[in-house]
Amino acid sequence: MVQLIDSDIQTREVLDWKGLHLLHHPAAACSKKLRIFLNVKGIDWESHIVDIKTGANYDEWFLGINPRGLIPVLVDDGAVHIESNDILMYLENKFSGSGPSLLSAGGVSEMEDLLNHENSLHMDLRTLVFRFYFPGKSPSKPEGALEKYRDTGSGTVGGVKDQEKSVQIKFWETVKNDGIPDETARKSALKFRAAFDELEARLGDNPYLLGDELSILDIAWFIYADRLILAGYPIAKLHPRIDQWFKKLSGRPDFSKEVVMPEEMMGMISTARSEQEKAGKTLSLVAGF
Ligand SMILES: N[C@@H](CCC(=O)N[C@@H](CS)C(=O)NCC(=O)O)C(=O)O
Repeated sequence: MVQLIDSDIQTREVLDWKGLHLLHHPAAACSKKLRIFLNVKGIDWESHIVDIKTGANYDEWFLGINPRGLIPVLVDDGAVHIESNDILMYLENKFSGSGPSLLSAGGVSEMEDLLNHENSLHMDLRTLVFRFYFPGKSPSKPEGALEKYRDTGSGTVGGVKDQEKSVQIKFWETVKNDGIPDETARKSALKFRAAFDELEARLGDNPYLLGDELSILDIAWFIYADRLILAGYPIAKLHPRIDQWFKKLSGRPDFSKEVVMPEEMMGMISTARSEQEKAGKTLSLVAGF
């Protein structure tokens, strides 16, 4: 559980916020995860949009809340929580009596291990999304943004100097210098192939990843699958059971309302896909699937 301590937080006003506040963005993957969870559980919350598209996550105000400069963030009666999977676990424990239980019957520690694995693939997801889903758009940060990011905020999580910022900065610098080469994209795609193979085996004939009941793990992987499918990952061809699982969850309004895409965006994705096909550079072709 990543709950910040007092000295991590420089934007002191949030310490006085009452109730449940989510700092998020409508289009961001990890934010969608949390909103699906809140829909399923029927929990009321207050919305604060952080516009990552204009770099609001690098503003002093936001870095004073999350020293990592990432969304989502949950503020619950002045307590600040970061990291989407940790927030999900925190909320499930706090609201165990609301809506269905989303913990696994198989045990919390197994689910936590699986969530950690999902989280470890976040940069690979970002790699594939930037390369295949937002093609043509430069994913790099504007001039000076990374320096500002490096120097703003407490830089600590739990009172200890945090390494995550360096990981983020390295990602953006590498992308700026080298773009996202085929080999990098291929390696990320192969990691997802292995992860989905494992999930496919785990799913077996069960309706959900951890058995008969929906759990936090389904919500977390649903969002990754949604993103990857839009980037052109051939889920139906490689993982037919996962494809059925995904389609079933997509049929639920509490899930689908968070992943619905504006028509204009779908048009842009389909134009990009045709261009990738013409160039022989779709995700499938680059990955060798
Ligand atoms: N491990 C983090 C990842 C959070 C993350 O990378 N959030 C992205 C949006 S999905 C973000 O804030 N990106 C802003 C940026 O990199 O500038 C979590 O699960 O909360």
